[in-house]
Amino acid sequence: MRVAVLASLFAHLAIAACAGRAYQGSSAYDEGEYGMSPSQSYVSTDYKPVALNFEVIVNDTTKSQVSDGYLFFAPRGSAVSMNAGIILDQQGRMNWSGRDYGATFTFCVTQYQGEDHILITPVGLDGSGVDLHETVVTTNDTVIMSVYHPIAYDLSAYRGPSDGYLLDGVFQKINITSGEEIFTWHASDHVEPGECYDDPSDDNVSAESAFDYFHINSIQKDDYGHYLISSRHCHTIYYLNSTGDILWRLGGSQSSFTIGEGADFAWQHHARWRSTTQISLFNNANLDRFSEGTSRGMLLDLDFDAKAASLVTEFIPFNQTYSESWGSTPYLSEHDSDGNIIWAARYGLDGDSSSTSYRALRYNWTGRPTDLPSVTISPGSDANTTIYVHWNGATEVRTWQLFGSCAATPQDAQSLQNTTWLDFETAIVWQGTSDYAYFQVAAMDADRQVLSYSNFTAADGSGEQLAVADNQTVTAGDPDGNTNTYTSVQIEYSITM
Ligand SMILES: *[C@@H]1O[C@H](CO)[C@@H](O)[C@H](O)[C@H]1NC(C)=O
Ligand SMILES: *[C@@H]1O[C@H](CO)[C@@H](O)[C@H](O)[C@H]1NC(C)=O
Ligand SMILES: *[C@@H]1O[C@H](CO)[C@@H](O)[C@H](O)[C@H]1NC(C)=O
Ligand SMILES: *[C@@H]1O[C@H](CO)[C@@H](O)[C@H](O)[C@H]1NC(C)=O
Ligand SMILES: *[C@@H]1O[C@H](CO)[C@@H](O)[C@H](O)[C@H]1NC(C)=O
Ligand SMILES: *[C@@H]1O[C@H](CO)[C@@H](O)[C@H](O)[C@H]1NC(C)=O
Ligand SMILES: *[C@@H]1O[C@H](CO)[C@@H](O)[C@H](O)[C@H]1NC(C)=O
Ligand SMILES: *[C@@H]1O[C@H](CO)[C@@H](O)[C@H](O)[C@H]1NC(C)=O
Ligand SMILES: *[C@@H]1O[C@H](CO)[C@@H](O)[C@H](O)[C@H]1NC(C)=O
Ligand SMILES: *[C@@H]1O[C@H](CO)[C@@H](O)[C@H](O)[C@H]1NC(C)=O
Ligand SMILES: *[C@@H]1O[C@H](CO)[C@@H](O)[C@H](O)[C@H]1NC(C)=O
Ligand SMILES: *[C@H]1O[C@@H](CO)[C@H](O)[C@@H](O)[C@@H]1NC(C)=O
Repeated sequence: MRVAVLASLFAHLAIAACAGRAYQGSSAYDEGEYGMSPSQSYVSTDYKPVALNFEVIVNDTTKSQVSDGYLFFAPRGSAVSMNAGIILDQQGRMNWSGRDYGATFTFCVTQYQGEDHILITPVGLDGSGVDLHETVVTTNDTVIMSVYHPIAYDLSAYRGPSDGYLLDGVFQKINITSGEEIFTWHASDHVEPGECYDDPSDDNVSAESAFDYFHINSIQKDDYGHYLISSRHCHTIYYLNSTGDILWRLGGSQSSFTIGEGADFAWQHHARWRSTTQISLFNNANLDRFSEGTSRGMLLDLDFDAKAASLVTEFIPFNQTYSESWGSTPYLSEHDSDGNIIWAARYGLDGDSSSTSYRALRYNWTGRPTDLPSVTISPGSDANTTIYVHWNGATEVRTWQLFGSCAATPQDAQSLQNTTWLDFETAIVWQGTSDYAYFQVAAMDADRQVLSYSNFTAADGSGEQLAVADNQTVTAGDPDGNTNTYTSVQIEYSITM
């Protein structure tokens, strides 16, 4: 099978009401008075990101424990009004909307060609062979993706049909530049279905209804060139060498390690090395084999001499519950290294996976969009005009400077007032003279350097725009003194089976 697919998208921004506020312990939110998925809204754009409700609120004691950086997550589901990757700050204010890329699974910051990029894997690759569960970029600028690949398979040994189909757990390493396949690993070459915990049924008789015995859901390549693989349906973390041979198993029916008290896991997600001897994972622990009362994060220590795994820390979620799959209950929380909750927020009501997000991560991130700030003008009564501004993805704007100019000299900008940035959208109220035919804003950073000017926008609210003046060149925030640049790299490659 050889299919050309559009797999991942890099948007590199650096070389590139209750409106805008989170709720704080709102019982009205919890009781559904604002709907299944309360959202934020704006005047200058129809973006509608989720509104958070903080259930555990940051206070003066815990404030210093909150780590820096923005929240990256990607709400999606039938109740969610904007299915997209979004960047929020700790107050729940949106900083970037990825709506142009649609519903998203993987949404993270990654290094590519030596610079930070946003990595997005859009939903809708179904049928291409590429799968949503994992996309990682390696230090060598290759991409590793999970693939769910159906193969004809005799399932009679497992009480399934002899003319059955198995959904193989595959991952493929691909050269981003050339699209060439570098390495492919098939679970079925190494792990037989009897090792795992799901059962086939009589209807697993076609590629579309294949028995999903392995369910690969995380992949990490380490500095040894080895791979750490999570198989949800085998309840096992596999460690492979660079040629794909299994060096050891952690958990499941054939664990190479004895599993200490509280260290067992099932239906898990997102296994990651935290040091050379510690692994973190999300233990769903739902369905059979366990009745622990809640899913949880776990940090496990591996003693390679004693071949023993032990629990170091567990991270119990707010409102303890099972998460049937990864991100299927709409909560986020941050924990200290002992596992205590620093804060917890929900981004919708539970209910049949109507609000979900596959992962939620935190990153330091600087965004310098090359689009200009967007201005929408709402002329009020005499001498009372509201200028709504937003600049999607810009992380450095602290102050908006308002300019006015006249019809006869449209590019002659007069500084009128400065307004502190307040939220994704800031409303600037101008109550001075109505002589100006055009308004313009400049985004200024913490040093009051101009990052970008908007177009001149007609004061009458007609939406008419004139370009930035010739002498309004911008160098702030740009070490090269050039205007900011922006690249968006779309990776296309082939899955080869
Ligand atoms: C601050 O929040 C933490 C975590 O929720 C809580 O344990 C602590 O009691 C709170 N402190 C105050 C002074 O409210
Ligand atoms: C990176 O790729 C090159 C081939 O272009 C290969 O020689 C090298 O071993 C790779 N390095 C790592 C860390 O995989
Ligand atoms: C990827 O392909 C490019 C262009 O063909 C090549 O220069 C580079 O070495 C390859 N990288 C790896 C890791 O194979
Ligand atoms: C991986 O492990 C297998 C089995 O132990 C071994 O035969 C193979 O040589 C190893 N590959 C590498 C690159 O070490
Ligand atoms: C806690 O979980 C229960 C059961 O899922 C749910 O009914 C309740 O609304 C949740 N409460 C909060 C504050 O999230
Ligand atoms: C962001 O940077 C600060 C300061 O360097 C660091 O303390 C923090 O851990 C970083 N946050 C993340 C999520 O990497
Ligand atoms: C100006 O308009 C805003 C928004 O419409 C309104 O809230 C405010 O009261 C008005 N102020 C004056 C002085 O008219
Ligand atoms: C910029 O150019 C406009 C006309 O194009 C002029 O009116 C204005 O004075 C100039 N501003 C500066 C700071 O040179
Ligand atoms: C707004 O701030 C800028 C930068 O500090 C300054 O040059 C300008 O004069 C200010 N405008 C007004 C009307 O105060
Ligand atoms: C993003 O947050 C920073 C503060 O961390 C703020 O200065 C910037 O204006 C925000 N960007 C948007 C688009 O709201
Ligand atoms: C600014 O005006 C140009 C045309 O002069 C237009 O192409 C561009 O879309 C406008 N930018 C914004 C953010 O409205
Ligand atoms: C047969 O396999 C099981 C286990 O992976 C799935 O749960 C079933 O949905 C599947 N049957 C069909 C018709 O797809």
